[in-house]
Formats: sequence, C-alpha cells, structure tokens
Amino acid sequence: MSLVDERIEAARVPNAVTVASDPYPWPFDGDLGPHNTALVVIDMQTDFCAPGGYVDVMGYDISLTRAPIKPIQSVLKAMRAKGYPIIHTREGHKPDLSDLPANKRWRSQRIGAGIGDQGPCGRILVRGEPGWEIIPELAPEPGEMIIDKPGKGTFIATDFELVLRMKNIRNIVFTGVTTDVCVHTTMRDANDRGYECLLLEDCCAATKVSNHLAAIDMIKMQGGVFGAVATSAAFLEALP
Ligand code: C5J
Repeated sequence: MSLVDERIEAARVPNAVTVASDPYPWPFDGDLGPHNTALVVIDMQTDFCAPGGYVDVMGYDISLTRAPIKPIQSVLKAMRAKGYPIIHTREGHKPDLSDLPANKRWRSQRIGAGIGDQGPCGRILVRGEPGWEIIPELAPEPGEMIIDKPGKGTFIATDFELVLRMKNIRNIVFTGVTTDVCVHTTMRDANDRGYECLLLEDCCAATKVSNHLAAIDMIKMQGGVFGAVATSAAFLEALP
C-alpha cells in the first residue's frame, strides 16, 4: 500500500455518510458535515437568469438558467437548517472597468452584449447595477458569504481560498450557472487545490443543454477527474 493509500485508508471515518453519486460515493471517506463541507452557489444573478440580463441580451434561453432555482432553494433550505456554511458568488466588474480584461470586453461587444455597456438591467456585469444582483429567489441570508469575482473562476482575484481555509472546508458542493463556464472553472480550480468536489446536476445549468451535459460528462471521466456528480435528491437524502 502506498503512503497516499495509507492516508486515505486512515482517513475513513466510522459511520460514514456518502452521497449516491457518479462515478464514486462522495465524499470518498464519508466525512460529511457542517465542520468540513460548504455549499457554493455560483452567479445566480439577474444578468445570468432573469429577463433583460446579460444572458437574455445575448439571445440565450433563460428558462434554462432559471431551471436550477427550485432545486437550489431545496438544497439551501436543508443546508441552512443544518448549519452548513453557504457561499454565494457574483461575477462582475468595478464601475471604472479597471478589472475588465480587454478580451472579455471586445468579445462581448462584438455580439451586442458589451460587458460594462448599458443594458435593460443597467450596465452589464458591473458591480452595483440591478443586473449584477443575486436573484431574489436565492437571496443570501444574513451571515452568508458573498464572493465578488471579476473572472469565471472564483479563486482568481478573490479571497475565496482564504475563506475556505479559515472555515476548515475540504468538501465543496457546487450549484449555480453556468455549468460549462463559471461552475466548471471553479470546480476544476478547487479540484486542483485538493478540495473534494461534488456537482449537483439539477442545481446547475448552461446556456445550451448539450454543453451542460458535456460538462457533467467531463467531470466523471478518469474515475472522477474533477470530482463527482449527484442529483439534489440523492444529496438531500444522504445529508446528515
Ligand atoms: C459566463 C458564468 N457564462 N457565470 N459566466 O459568462 O458562467
């Protein structure tokens, strides 16, 4: 048995709790509780899932990005009741656009949805604008953390990792939009940093169904190359 295998074996907890997930029961050692597990709700903002927001202006179907609202509400309710740390994220840029890379600006302008430009919900993806707010259905409760991020990933240019470390978080449950962009980038980064990641498939969505499905498939390759995938029902059933 290798040193790593020995450590994994030693980490297995008695009375383990695991979620029926694909491609392995998560978390690997059954140590799942508010002491080490956080729920992350990514970018459930007006700009991504409400009329007049960025995704709507780009011409994508917001019924797709709105579909996870109800399942996320159920997961939030259960995890709040059991005292799990909840972390929300918002994608957005400073009003002077000093943290907006040129590539992100020119590409969005090309398709008529310029980040930083005026849209039906205020300036697109700009902090403080109506479009940037988290949708009321999933409003953070007092005491819940909100990470403001200028990028697709949540680790870049934020204190996300420090917050996770201060809370002794090892397991991260991912929800939000979009599966193939901000959720995936954050999950990949978290996985590389050694976090045990679980994505709840019905609590995530992309602007294209095939991208959502492909993003889920990618996670499960190589024995769970970025972590594991479960439904919210399976997760809620297992939640201790
Ligand atoms: C995108 C996100 N898709 N939250 N952002 O631009 O996934």
